[in-house]
Order: sequence, then C-alpha cells, then structure tokens
Amino acid sequence: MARRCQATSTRGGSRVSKSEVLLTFDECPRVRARLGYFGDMMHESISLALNQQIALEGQSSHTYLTMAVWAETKGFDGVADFLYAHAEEERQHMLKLMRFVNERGAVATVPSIHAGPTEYNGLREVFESILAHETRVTENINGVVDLCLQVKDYTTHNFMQWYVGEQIEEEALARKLLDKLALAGDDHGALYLFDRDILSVMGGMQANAGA
Ligand code: OFO
Repeated sequence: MARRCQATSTRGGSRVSKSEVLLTFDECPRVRARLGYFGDMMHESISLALNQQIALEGQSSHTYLTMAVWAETKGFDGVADFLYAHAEEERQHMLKLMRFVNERGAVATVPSIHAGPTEYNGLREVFESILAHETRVTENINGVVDLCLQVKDYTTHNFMQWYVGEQIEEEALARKLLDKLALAGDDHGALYLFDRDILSVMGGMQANAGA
C-alpha cells in the first residue's frame, strides 16, 4: 500500500530517523515492532481476530434470517418478528466492528456467508441452536478480549466491553425462552401463547438490563 506510515518520529526520547518513519504501511509493523511502539495503530493479530468476529456476527445475522423464514412459513409470526429483529441486531454488531477496524487504520473484511440449515424440527431446535451459536460467539469475544490484554491494546479492550455485556443478555434471553418452551412441551395452546408473547419477553428483559 502506498500510504505513509503515521508512526511518531520520537520514541522514549530518542529520535527516529526520517527514513525509518516514512515507510509504507506494509513495512510499518516491522519498524514499529523494532521500536517497540504501536501508537494508535491496530496490532495485526487484533485486526485478524476482529475480522473473525465480523464474520461470526455476519453469520449470526444470516442464521437468524433463515430461522425467521422457517418460523414465518410455519405460522409462528411472533417468533419470526423476534428473529427478523435479532438478525438486524447482529448485522448492526457486524457494522459496528467494521467501522471500528477501519477507524483504527486496519481494513475490515466483508465476510462471505455460507448458507446455514433451513429446516428445523420445531421451536425447541431453533432456540437450542441459538443458544449454542451465542455461546460460541461469547467464547470468541472472550478470546478477543484476552488477546487485547496480551498485546496491551486497551482501546480495543474497552470497545469490546460492549460486546461482552451484549452477550450476557443474549445468552440469558435464549435460556429464558428455552425454559418457557420446556414448560410448553408439545401443547399447541401453550406454543400459541409462546409465539404471541415472545416479543414482550424480549422487551421485558431488555428493559430490566437497561434499568
Ligand atoms: Fe449475539 O452476537 Fe452479536 O454480539
């Protein structure tokens, strides 16, 4: 890349020669590592980890969309509304990460998303898949947070705290909905009520989390 490195010209009081500072971005990390200085630039391992997280958020959005289509075509309109909204939320999570990566001088990768399952044996399988997926997302986020501490990237560490909080809420919601489905069992009337009330369960949990 032809852009010039923005590295500082001084480090620890000692002056860095102009020829070292005016390097292309490709060469820059090597120089910065030699100087032991990363300034506000994002460490390569962090941009890699964040791009993996971007792909995961994109996959989440896509997965919830396919689930929403399944629910809508099975007559679960409330569940479909919940899943369409959830798909949009995950897309926003992906965009928030992309903007952050680009702002920090790295480049966000637009992920190619593979088609997930389109058929489910019932609502229970849908919500079990959601919980399994969100648990995986949480593990990945924790991995990014851990890496931030290892490379002392406190800016990204701070940014990721929003995702840590979000995952606590999302896992709790998935567990709560699974509990309700366990109570409903195969009772059609109870499943009808579950479908009717799902948006108010979600709204109530979000209000409590914000209180
Ligand atoms: Fe639920 O995955 Fe986003 O953060």
